[in-house]
Amino acid sequence: MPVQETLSSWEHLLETVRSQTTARRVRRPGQSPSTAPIPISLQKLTPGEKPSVLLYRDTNSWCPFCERVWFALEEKGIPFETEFIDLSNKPQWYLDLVPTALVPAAKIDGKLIYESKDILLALEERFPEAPLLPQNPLENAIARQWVEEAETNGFKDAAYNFLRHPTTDAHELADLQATFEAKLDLLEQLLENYPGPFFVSSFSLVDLMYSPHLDRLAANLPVYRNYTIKGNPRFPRINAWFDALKHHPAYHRVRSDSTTNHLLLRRRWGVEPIGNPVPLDDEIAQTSHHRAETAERLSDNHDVAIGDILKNSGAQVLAINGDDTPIRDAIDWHLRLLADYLLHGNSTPLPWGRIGGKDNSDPLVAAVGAITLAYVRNRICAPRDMSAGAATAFRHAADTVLSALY
Ligand SMILES: N[C@@H](CCC(=O)N[C@@H](CS)C(=O)NCC(=O)O)C(=O)O
Repeated sequence: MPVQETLSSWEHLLETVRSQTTARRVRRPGQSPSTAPIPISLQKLTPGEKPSVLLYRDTNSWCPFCERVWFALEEKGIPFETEFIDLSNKPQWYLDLVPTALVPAAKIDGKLIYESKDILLALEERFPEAPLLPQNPLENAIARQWVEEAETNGFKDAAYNFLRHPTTDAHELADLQATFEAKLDLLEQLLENYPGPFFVSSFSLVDLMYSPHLDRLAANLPVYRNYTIKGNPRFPRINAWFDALKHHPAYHRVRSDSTTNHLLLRRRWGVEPIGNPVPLDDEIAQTSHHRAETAERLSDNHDVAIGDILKNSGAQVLAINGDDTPIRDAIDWHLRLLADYLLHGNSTPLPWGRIGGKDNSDPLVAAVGAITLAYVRNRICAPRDMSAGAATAFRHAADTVLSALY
């Protein structure tokens, strides 16, 4: 199929998109994950200076406890390095280093700390600037108590029992829901104590303790339990709290998108959805900086993406006599079309049904294209590969290109 010439090269796409966005990540050739985010504060270091914080976190960026610490580091603007730990095959040196063998752990000035809550408190101690605990002594003591209680008040257990407990028994589910709602009521009451949308009078560690969990629950409960937190009139303060979080740029850097949360629950925890995925947020998907970020990611990391699609999507079975060159080319072409569409939006005329369908001159290209777009749409994982906003833009664009072509 001679369509290859009609699309820009990867080099050209990358150059164009990089003039439109400052979003970048570090490449990690041959490693997992294949790229890593660059902390917002890294430019505070002088050339050659090592950050005083090293964060050990999970390779997939799924862990809500790691997210707490990452959120704090970004919110406080602390430069840090990350070491990724593969939780399905933890290295011996990590087992030797960290008594719990869990992530997150951190080294602060070389001193090991583990347990997310203890890391948060240690960061506060070492980096008192941009504080995440109130200055007022009484309020400070209350905030510290609520940080402790976030671990001991049974909220997490009630929440994940309701979300993940393997039952279809209506009475059991109703009980689990009632227990969870009682815990949400408690949070609702806590949020009443201070003016403003957060637990205490300013954004604090208490918010960080809850946000990764509440985010996952708000995304997944509608799909897995037909239960909504967002928009639920019983929880006006929790809803105002979600709205206020959106004003924190660090939150957008560290959070997952809803689709990542949905897929993770199904694939990692084996929970069966009872509803369909929540539709992608059109406004987020059309935001130009999200589109540019995801086009940059795709253009910069296309070699790894193509290798992954070839290996894991099933497309390789279409290779004729073991030659996968035409498949690789077809994947490459469809990804460039996707990047071009992300970059130029509707001014990129999509080939509208000309690739797929009965009249198609090369059914192999059509089949590989359909597989490619469907596969990458759900392969992207936020924030492992890109921010949540960029992931939403990516999935939306893949849907659009796929439905135009086939
Ligand atoms: N209480 C711990 C919980 C950490 C935790 O459960 N981490 C999980 C990932 S989300 C983990 O390391 N799992 C690996 C394992 O269980 O072996 C904290 O707050 O840091």
